[in-house]
Amino acid sequence: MTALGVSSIGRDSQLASIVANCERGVMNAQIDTDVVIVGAGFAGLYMLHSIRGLGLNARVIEAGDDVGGTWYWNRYPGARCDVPSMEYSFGWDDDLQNEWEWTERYATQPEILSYAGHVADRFDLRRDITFETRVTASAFDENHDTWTVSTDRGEEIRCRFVVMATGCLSSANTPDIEGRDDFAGRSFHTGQWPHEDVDFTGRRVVVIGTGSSAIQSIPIIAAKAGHVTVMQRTPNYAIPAHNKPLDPAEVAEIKADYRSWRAKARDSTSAFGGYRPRPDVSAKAVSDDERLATFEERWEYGGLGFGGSFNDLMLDQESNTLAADFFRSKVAEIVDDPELAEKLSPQTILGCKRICVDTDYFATYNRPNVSLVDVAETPIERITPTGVVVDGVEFEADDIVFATGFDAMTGAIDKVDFTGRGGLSLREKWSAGPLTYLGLGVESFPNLFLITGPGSPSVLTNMIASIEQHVEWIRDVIASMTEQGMSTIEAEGESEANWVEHVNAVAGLTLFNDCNSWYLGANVPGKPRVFMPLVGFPDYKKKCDDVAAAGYEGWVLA
Ligand code: NA7
Repeated sequence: MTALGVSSIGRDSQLASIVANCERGVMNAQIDTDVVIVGAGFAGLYMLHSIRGLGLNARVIEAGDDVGGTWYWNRYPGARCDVPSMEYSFGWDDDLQNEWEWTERYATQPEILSYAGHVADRFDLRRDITFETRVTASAFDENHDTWTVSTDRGEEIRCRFVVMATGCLSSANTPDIEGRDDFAGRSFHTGQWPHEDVDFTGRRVVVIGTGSSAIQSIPIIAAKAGHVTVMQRTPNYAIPAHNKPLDPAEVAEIKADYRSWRAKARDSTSAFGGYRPRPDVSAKAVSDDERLATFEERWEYGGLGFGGSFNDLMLDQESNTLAADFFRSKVAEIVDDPELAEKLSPQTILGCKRICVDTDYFATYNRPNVSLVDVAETPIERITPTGVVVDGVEFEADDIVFATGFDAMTGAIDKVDFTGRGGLSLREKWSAGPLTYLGLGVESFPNLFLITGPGSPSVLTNMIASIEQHVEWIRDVIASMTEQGMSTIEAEGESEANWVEHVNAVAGLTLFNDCNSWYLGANVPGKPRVFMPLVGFPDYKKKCDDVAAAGYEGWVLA
């Protein structure tokens, strides 16, 4: 546990603060629970366990009817994590990590969901989770330094702290295409997939989108469907997963020293893959043969590590082009029809959107029952009861799959009507883009914490690593405040402004601003274009640790 710096808050001032709080009635305020946690995905589960560990109470409010978050909602065919399963799992409990057996290199959605259920059962978490309930609003009471959280079931819960554990990709984005509701067939969003199996046998399916969800699901849908028409706005980079059953000997080796294996991962930019560090050399600094051999080796190994073939792919346009050219040559090798291969080849910066990890995606276009429609130049015109119209041509469909992504990073937070000090609305405050300090807190919204919020590395990392780091930081500050009788913590305006500038400045050193990604909010019409995550996990973690060690520098504690 990190103690508050004695230098910043001496004994006398602590006492004075406690007395002042008592006088204002803070200590006497009736609360229903110490902490309300919104969301029962991995962040919510670990946060609840951690709060309990402090001897405090917490209540989790979850919209679904079970735990799992992202893995509860995204049940589309082929859904899998793009981070290897040995890493995409909690590392804070030795027994948990040693006893759980993953079966494949990349875990499927059902396997990850059952892991989440196992964590909930093992730590007896369900008894503090209220399912099938949404938080609709949350208002800060300045007289008592408490939050009043409202739910769609009409309940009002008064608490000291609110922790948003709502995930970064949880607010589905379904484009507002004319006639969408008139479609007479079945329609699905990959992020809100039905719980029961969906049978596509013999059906005409239109898939809208070519992001990760489409890339994972199209090969599986195409294997059964009568015909699949893919509507592509922007082609994407997808590296083969080369998924396979885990080798028991390899697993035993990792588990023999799981902690230091994970620690190595935490020292890498994306907080995973630390066992295969990227070479500290520019793609331009090696011979053509060496470069080709490196790309080949990374392609054969598979997965997101391709983006770490050299140290400057996201920093230098020319180096990036070398990697992108290699990628395009692979698409040309796989796809039989050269014209189609060309259409499927991205011309954008490799890695500017999160690289996808696929199984047979490009090869699926060699099937006679799969066709591609370019909707970049001529966007989807409308949806009719019987199909989707592009450029005056109707593509008839029995089913439409919207693989159209999410209102990322801010979508789920924006759905809650937050009111902070002086009646300030969070939506209003964020109208030109999210403002946070460290991605953890917001000025004028005391005692509100965001797990993997905008301004933190979050989606650029192994999410589980980022979740653990945030939960532990929040746990420690709540512990210190409780010990010392502090009632509020709030980001300072200046530190928030400087942090937002820092996040932008770091992104400005990279090529991340060069395409229309959901990192920038560019996929949602009208969303301000701001690069939301921070590049670089190790420096960020060090910053958070330093801030805590310096008595929570940049925060106001009262
Ligand atoms: P993504 O990656 O946001 O992909 C959504 C796709 O849907 C993408 O190809 C979009 O094209 C496309 N899209 C969105 N709106 C439209 C409209 N109106 N017309 C045509 N096409 C559209 O979401 P995913 O669910 O696939 O993946 C999200 C993350 O989950 C992924 O990065 C992994 O980390 C896991 P665009 O590229 O915007 O031109």
